[in-house]
Amino acid sequence: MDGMTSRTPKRAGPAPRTLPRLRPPAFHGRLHDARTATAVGRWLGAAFAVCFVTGLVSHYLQQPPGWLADRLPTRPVWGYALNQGLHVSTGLAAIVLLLVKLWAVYPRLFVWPPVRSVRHALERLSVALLVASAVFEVLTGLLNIVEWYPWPFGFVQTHFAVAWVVTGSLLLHIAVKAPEIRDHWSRRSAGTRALPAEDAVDRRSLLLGTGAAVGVVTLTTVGQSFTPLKAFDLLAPRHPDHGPQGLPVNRTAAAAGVTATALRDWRLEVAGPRPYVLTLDALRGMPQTAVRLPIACVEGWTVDADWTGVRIRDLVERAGGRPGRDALRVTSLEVSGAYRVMNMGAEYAEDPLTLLALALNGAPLTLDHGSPARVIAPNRPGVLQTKWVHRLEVL
Ligand SMILES: Nc1nc2c(c(=O)[nH]1)N[C@H]1C(S)=C(S)[C@@H](COP(=O)(O)O)O[C@H]1N2
Ligand SMILES: [Mo]
Repeated sequence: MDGMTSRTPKRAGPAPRTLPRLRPPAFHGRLHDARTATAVGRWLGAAFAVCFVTGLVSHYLQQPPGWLADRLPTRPVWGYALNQGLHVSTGLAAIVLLLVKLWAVYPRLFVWPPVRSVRHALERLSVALLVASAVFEVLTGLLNIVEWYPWPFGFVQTHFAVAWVVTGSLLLHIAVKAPEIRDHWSRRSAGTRALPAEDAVDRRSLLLGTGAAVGVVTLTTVGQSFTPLKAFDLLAPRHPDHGPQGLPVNRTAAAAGVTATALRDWRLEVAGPRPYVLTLDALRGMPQTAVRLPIACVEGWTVDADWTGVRIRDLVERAGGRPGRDALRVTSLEVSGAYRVMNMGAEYAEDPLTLLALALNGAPLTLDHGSPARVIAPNRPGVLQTKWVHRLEVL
């Protein structure tokens, strides 16, 4: 009793010197609950799963390990376009879903005490890792599709590496939360942990709004890869119809340091058992093949186009190469850049649809589309459709 009375005057004093006791903020907003987190999390998890799988496909089509290099599928010709359309569309949808999910769970940032046990600390650490890597992944992906790289690291390697971190920490998160996920998987499954019934209506509105936002984002961007919807392509960085010769340009000749003067004395060098050199006229004099193939950029946009040129396999055979056995190294006139030199596996080099194209949509290639000669191959990432080709090397 004495102790308490002696303290009372101190508290009532005019200027308390002690720091105010730290108190966690209280959240009275509703829907920051496990059912909302689960409902949004299901869709977010599905979007991340599609992103991860399509990302792996894209990665290994671009950089196949040795044992796979000559065995990649060249059909369907639109396979890569579909893969990247899915990758970018689900990535964009994931941004909306991630924002809603973070809104639903952010009060948990302030749980008190912040750490209750080693297990609790580990669980919070894994969530921190998941949130950080997921935000990083969708942000770098988004900036990549608008070709803005405000960071000092390489996009491709980093986006690929962090994808594994997202996937790993997501699987861990699902495992840790499995009991809660089970309880709140559907409205009816809440069981003993039932949530206030009056929230159900609002939750439905939130989920409906989230679905509508995903729908709008998808509808206004998917036209860049799914051309029937190109009329709605308002927000995507690319429009299938905008660009010279009816095709967008990713890397311009100016950016690649390729000038019309540099092309004046252009020759195609072909190295192999029987090397030779061709002028543009000689190349035009060879049998020409017309194909209709999409350019499918890793950034999600894709356009079908009519290409005319010489079959790569004819050029390989003429150099003494063996179609179906020998791979090819293709070098661009480009001064520098990650895609100046490209390796093409034997399966692409022998494919009758793979061309050294000289014309696009009925006219000779313009400078920005790789004049005078570029590669076009079926089911291949855009980055490997090398422009301004001046050297082929049978390997
Ligand atoms: N030499 C060279 N070729 C290149 C590139 C490049 O950077 N250098 N970019 C590629 C990319 S990313 C794409 S999507 C296609 C786009 O071709 P387009 O500009 O003719 O539409 O070209 C590819 N060819
Ligand atoms: Mo691209």
